Amino acid sequence: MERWFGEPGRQVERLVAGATERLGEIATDVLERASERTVRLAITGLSRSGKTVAATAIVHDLLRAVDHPELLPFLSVVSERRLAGAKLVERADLHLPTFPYRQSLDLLTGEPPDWPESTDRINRSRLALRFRPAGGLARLARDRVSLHLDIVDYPGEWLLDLPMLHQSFEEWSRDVFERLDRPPRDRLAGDFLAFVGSLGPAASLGDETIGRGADLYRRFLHACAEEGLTLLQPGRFVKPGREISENAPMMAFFPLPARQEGDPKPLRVLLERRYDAYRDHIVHPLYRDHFARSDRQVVLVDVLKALAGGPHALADMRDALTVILRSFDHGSAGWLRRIFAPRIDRVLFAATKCDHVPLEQYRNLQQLLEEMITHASGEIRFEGARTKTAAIAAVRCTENVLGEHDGKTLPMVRGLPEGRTEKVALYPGEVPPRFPSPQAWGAMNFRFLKFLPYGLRHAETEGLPHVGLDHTLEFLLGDRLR
Ligand SMILES: Nc1nc2c(ncn2[C@@H]2O[C@H](COP(=O)(O)OP(=O)(O)OP(=O)(O)O)[C@@H](O)[C@H]2O)c(=O)[nH]1
Ligand SMILES: [Mg+2]
Repeated sequence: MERWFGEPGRQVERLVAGATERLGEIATDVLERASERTVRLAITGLSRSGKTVAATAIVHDLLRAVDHPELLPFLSVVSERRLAGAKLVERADLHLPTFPYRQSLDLLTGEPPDWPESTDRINRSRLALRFRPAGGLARLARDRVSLHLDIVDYPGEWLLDLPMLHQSFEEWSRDVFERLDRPPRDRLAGDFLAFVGSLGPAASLGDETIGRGADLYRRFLHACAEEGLTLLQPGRFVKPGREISENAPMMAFFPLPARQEGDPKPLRVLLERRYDAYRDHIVHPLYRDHFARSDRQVVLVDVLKALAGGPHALADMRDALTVILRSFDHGSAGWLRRIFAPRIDRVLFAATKCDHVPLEQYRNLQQLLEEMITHASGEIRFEGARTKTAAIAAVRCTENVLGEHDGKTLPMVRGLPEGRTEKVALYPGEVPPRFPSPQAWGAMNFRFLKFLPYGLRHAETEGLPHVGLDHTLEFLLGDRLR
């Protein structure tokens, strides 16, 4: 008997345990929301956009601002001297890795200094901020209150999977193939397209065929990444992460062109099944556990990288941001909705690493960002959420100086480029305020060097120097810290 009932019994047990755990999580979440004392900040950004550095700077500068209010002068809870304390606390989700804030800070402030590694797994942190409410009844009612700020950090490539949540294999394939027609993808996809073209009805449909197709498709994605393109799906094919075996069948599939007469139907069915498994086992949990219940969002955009990459890179980044942002729930959030159907009600779009250009160019950078995200931010505002744009540097690595360039005195940036031992002054070129015309692209000549964090020995106590982090935090958290 045990042989018959043993396994189903265990499965029921597991199901009940899973459901109880989810119910527990939901109850904790509702209680936290009802108290209005938790903000889940979704730091959204494509790979290498600056998420880890921004998360490190946000955590560290909030920790240090209690003793060094000059660090965040435009964050009102700090400038009004109401911030009484800040500390990293344990989260409820103890099974997830903790954000390696300490390691990142040690690298940034080390001798020699360095940047944190590219992230290869999800991790979270919770910062408790203790503050005095700003006047009025709240002040009389309670002396000090706490706000928990939850931050999640993850590999940027994985964000690109979110649009797949609402797509069938057919819909996803159609979108991918539409992009394959355009340069430079058409050039890079040659081998993959030749393989797909060879798949007649008599094609052998074993694992070997699928493995070959998946391998060619994966190589195509890597080639696109090398050309500076960002809209690459599935994200785990580019960065698999540690917890998923690359041998799992769901990690080997590829898109197919629209269904046609004489198609190898069984192949389509097999690929569809793998696509569904990838979406259900990887993408859905990523969204449900880390993004679905966010309150506020900062979208980090490396506009300068896209600009240096040329027109295709810029357009591709714009398209990637538009499709990603549609995956989040935006809208106004009354208290009832905040508790039971949370939505993101404030979104800050930030052009990151603005310390690569002199301060006179921040305005152009911000305007270029506005043009890039105009569609996405319009949709978000239509849903009722507030949006704002800014140019920021989470960790400022350069100073603004005047220098000679082509016989003219121009504003420049001065910092320590990677691989050098001395600081250099650099004129990076002129950031245009709008998307350049096809003719103008040819005439543009950017020179962006990768600067290292420099001279941050005292940052441990005095905080990390930044551009605009306080404005960012005021927009995202200011009202919740009143
Ligand atoms: N000058 C300057 N460079 C920055 C700044 N923030 C990030 N960078 C550069 O951008 C690189 C990527 O930053 P990360 O924070 O690791 O980017 P990420 O979005 O976490 O990247 P993934 O983990 O790969 O998704 C860093 O290694 C730095 O070279 C900044 O504020 N100023
Ligand atoms: Mg990272």
